[in-house]
Amino acid sequence: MALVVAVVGATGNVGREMLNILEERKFPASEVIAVASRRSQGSKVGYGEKELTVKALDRFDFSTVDIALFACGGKVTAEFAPLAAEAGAIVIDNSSHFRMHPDVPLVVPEVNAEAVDGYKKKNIIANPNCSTAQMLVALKPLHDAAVIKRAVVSTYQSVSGSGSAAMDELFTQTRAILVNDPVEANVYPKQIAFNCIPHIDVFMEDGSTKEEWKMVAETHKMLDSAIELTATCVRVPVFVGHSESINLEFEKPLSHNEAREILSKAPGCLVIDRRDDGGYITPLECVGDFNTYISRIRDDKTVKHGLNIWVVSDNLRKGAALNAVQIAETLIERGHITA
Ligand code: 2RA
Repeated sequence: MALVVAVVGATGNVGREMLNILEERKFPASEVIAVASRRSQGSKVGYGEKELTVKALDRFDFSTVDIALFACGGKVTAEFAPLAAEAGAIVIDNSSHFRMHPDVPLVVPEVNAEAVDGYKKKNIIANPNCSTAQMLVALKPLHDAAVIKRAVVSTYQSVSGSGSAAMDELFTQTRAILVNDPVEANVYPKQIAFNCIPHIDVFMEDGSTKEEWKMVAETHKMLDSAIELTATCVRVPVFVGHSESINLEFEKPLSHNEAREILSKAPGCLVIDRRDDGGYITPLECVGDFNTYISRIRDDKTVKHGLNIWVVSDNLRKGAALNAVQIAETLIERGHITA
């Protein structure tokens, strides 16, 4: 039986990428349904060569759906994802709402594919935060080889992580500055054009941001709670593609050559690492790609078993839409659903 798949939030950045990736990967769907808010009802979204007519979420019957990929904000997800799950659809949710729920598996297939087996408790599986997903694709093989004791991560996150309005803001603000239009350039609370903003999501009690907390908490849930991880998450004037500078300290020796060898064979990873001009990946080059790229692999001699790496990935793909589709593929691979 081929599968009926609903993409909920189909008109947003991530929803549109989910539709693209379902088609690119030839996911075995007999029908793909685009669902969004009432105001988008009747509009069209692309699905390969086809166009889908958007259906209204508040009127949608999930009982006919096998898999519902949710790409909505937390509030909408909190209301509708449980309804979809109770109606029989397996929900794969990209919001942060269920990620830390004890009965909801949080999954990056290259890291903890077996965790999908626990989906039956709530019929919901959570996608991790985009910056966590790409990081763990790179860290998992290194952790298996030499046990990560401590990780220090600095992220350089593109504006698409906070939605299409933020992309428009970067474009219009940059243009306003270049054409010397102070009125347009100054309408935004914080200038992102030609700037970096060390603040993503809300501030926590301890002075970190919730984005930084997510990277720690989600790493502990998916990989190993013993890893001491600290993160600084920064918004940068890039449209798509998150970059991360990661410093690692291992329990066991691991040279940069051994690390490069391991990463070059690891699932989802593509190593581009030459010590010359252009011998590394930049966010512009990862857009539209499935890979998590790793560059600048080098020893950190300041500690006993240290390593530095540079990790780049399309945050709308591996960071969200691709990972969600891969979770659906994993459900098939592990025999939970039959295509
Ligand atoms: C961001 N990771 O980049 C957050 C949510 N996608 O804004």
